[in-house]
Amino acid sequence: MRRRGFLAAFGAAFVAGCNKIADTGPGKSLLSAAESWHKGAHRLLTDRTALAPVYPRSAISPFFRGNGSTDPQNGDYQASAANDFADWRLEVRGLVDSPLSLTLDNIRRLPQRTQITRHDCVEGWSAIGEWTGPQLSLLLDAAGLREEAKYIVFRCADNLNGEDYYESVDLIDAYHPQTIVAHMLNGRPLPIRNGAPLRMRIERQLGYKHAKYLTAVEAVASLDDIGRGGGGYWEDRGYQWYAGI
Ligand SMILES: Nc1nc2c(c(=O)[nH]1)N[C@H]1C(S)=C(S)[C@@H](COP(=O)(O)O)O[C@H]1N2
Ligand SMILES: [Mo]
Repeated sequence: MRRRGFLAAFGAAFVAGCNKIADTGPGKSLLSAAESWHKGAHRLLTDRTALAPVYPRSAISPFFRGNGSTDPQNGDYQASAANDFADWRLEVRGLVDSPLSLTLDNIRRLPQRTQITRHDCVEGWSAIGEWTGPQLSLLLDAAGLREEAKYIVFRCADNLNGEDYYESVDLIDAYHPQTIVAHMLNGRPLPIRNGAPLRMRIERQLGYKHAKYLTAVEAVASLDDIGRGGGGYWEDRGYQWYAGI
């Protein structure tokens, strides 16, 4: 299997504070559980694994606007940006066997996926962009997701009105092939406006799910004790948690 080969090559290098090479066991069995569930021919679930439409290069929006935070002023973000994000780390933590702490270089060296997709914001605008980065599934498998994990929480560096932006998805979206940790937009490092240095792309979901300024990916069993318990910054303010498109 492709995942196994990838892990044999990269697993050891990414394990933070632990010598154990990530074991794919729990992650794999969760995935195959999800797969056989789909094979049960439930239409809704089948639809959830379908790919979002992709577009030709000619459809790329000349300007991909920014929304929400577009230039975080809080914490160390500005200092990190001034230093080209050399000290940025993406943690993979929570209900995993082997927590990871990845540099941007680690992330750039993983197998990459590039996709030209349309972003839809509930505020009533859309834009098409080409996003590049590793699939989230690679990181989750490398860390070894535990059986108890039900959601993946995305932690962000920005803070809006005193509350940290965050988001979450279930494992179907986390393992969707178009769910990537993007570090490039249209072939260049992400602009700060669009979430530098890392942002999620979760192509089957509305814009607010696509967490920018990503600092950690956290596997959890429940969303209750995070933020105000709604599963995301905007969900805590009344937006739907499941924002599938
Ligand atoms: N960390 C963080 N992520 C975020 C937001 C935000 O304010 N902070 N806004 C969300 C919303 S509502 C949208 S539509 C998209 C906007 O992405 P863009 O700025 O690249 O257009 O990011 C989403 N992710
Ligand atoms: Mo949005």
